[in-house]
Amino acid sequence: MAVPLRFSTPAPSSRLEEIIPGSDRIEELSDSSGEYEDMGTATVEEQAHIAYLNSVRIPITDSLETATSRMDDKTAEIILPFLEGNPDGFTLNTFGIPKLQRESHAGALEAFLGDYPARVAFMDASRPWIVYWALQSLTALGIDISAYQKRVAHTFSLAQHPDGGFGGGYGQLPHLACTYAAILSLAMAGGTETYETINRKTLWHFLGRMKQADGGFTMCPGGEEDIRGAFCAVVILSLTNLPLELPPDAPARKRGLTSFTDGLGEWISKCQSWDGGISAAPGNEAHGAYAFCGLGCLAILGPPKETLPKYLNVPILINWLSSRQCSPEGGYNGRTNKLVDGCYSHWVGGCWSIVEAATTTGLWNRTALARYILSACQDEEAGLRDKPGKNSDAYHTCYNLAGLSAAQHQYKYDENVNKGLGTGNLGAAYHWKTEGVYDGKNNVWDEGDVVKTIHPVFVIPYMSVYEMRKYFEEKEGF
Ligand code: FPP
Ligand code: K
Ligand code: ZN
Repeated sequence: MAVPLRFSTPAPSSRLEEIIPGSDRIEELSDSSGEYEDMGTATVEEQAHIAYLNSVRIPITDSLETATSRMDDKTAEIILPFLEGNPDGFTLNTFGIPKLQRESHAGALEAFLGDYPARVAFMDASRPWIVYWALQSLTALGIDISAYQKRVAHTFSLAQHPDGGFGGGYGQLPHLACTYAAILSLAMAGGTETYETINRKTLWHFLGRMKQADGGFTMCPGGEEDIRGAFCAVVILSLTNLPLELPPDAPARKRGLTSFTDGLGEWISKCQSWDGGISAAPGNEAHGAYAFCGLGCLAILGPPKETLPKYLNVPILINWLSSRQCSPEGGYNGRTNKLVDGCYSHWVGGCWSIVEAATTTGLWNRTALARYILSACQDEEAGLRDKPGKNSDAYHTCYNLAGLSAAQHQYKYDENVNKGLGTGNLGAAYHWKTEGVYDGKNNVWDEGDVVKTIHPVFVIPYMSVYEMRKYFEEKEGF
């Protein structure tokens, strides 16, 4: 397949010097082929610095200066010292890169699952998300979360709405995002009693009310219709193995639809923008978070090799996704001309497993992403963040760790995996496997910095995915 490529014009060296202080020494430090064999007496940190400069080569810039380009350059200036040195004094791995600070992150995550002061009451409706982000992050760090099982089941049994679906907490209206975070949290908590707290019958009716005549889903009754809805709905339908037929009371039935998947691929298709990215709804600006939702939805609708080329222009999507990896930072931004941010390590970095399952591998720079996460996104106290200067939080901790997992592990789609599971509705995503830890050029992580594997579509551990689906495949009726 012909993939349009993006060429970088070498910036004049004076311009380069502005962006990467010390870049006038690039040639001194490395030969033009990008090899750096002759490191002489360079320290581990200097070697890492040289390797990094080799890997990013020349930042992609043009001569037009705007407020946006100045902000972008300023951001690089703030971040480079973290990539080239160790301003927070972390313990370093054998590549001279900060180790994954497991203990401090675990401490922050436990705190996120604790009590909150009154001043954060405004976050009450986001409670399901906080639970999901924290539990998922703990599992990524390899921490056993079984101690939370009963609390999770209790929390979400209260947040379940009598008419179906989950809200932020007791008495709150149901919402697809809350329901998505609730189902993923319940899957991670695991166990029959936990699964049985889900009222699948009312959930089916709730999802039926979200389905729209044009194929998409609204986030809540009368709410916005966007690609989050499409993704959340199929994640929920698939994990809880609900019937694909729309319930009799679903309003979309009056418009001739009979199935949850009617018009869905076509609706996703309309979300691909002129520049190849994927937006929240047809006609909007493409954004990485929505790209992941769109690809995740297609990876649940069928094998990526079939659904991606059927509903998307894959070459221009690859071009757009590639353009999100920032130089010289190595992390991703969420949209054109915006800034690198650790959460896009997952929203964009996580797209690659799905895209590579439909095309070919080796499309992105895994080690540059891992370097950005380990060097620039670990908060000196605890947790992971957007970028240096920002506070860590549960959301950025979750999606930095998920992005690190995407960089480190090779997730492969293989229809021969788990043949007995996912044979029914929306079963495609049960056939993923892990093909070992990536071992490429300019590696930046030691064994101790490798996070656990994460299911590339459901973004929870593989076992949580399989066990929940298996339970509901074996269950008769609702
Ligand atoms: C822009 O924020 C961000 C968005 C418009 C999308 C946010 C959506 C998600 C993070 C995830 C949705 C996924 C699910 C599964 C519900 P910004 O303008 O502050 O950031 P930017 O400058 O990086 O674009
Ligand atoms: K940049
Ligand atoms: Zn962010």
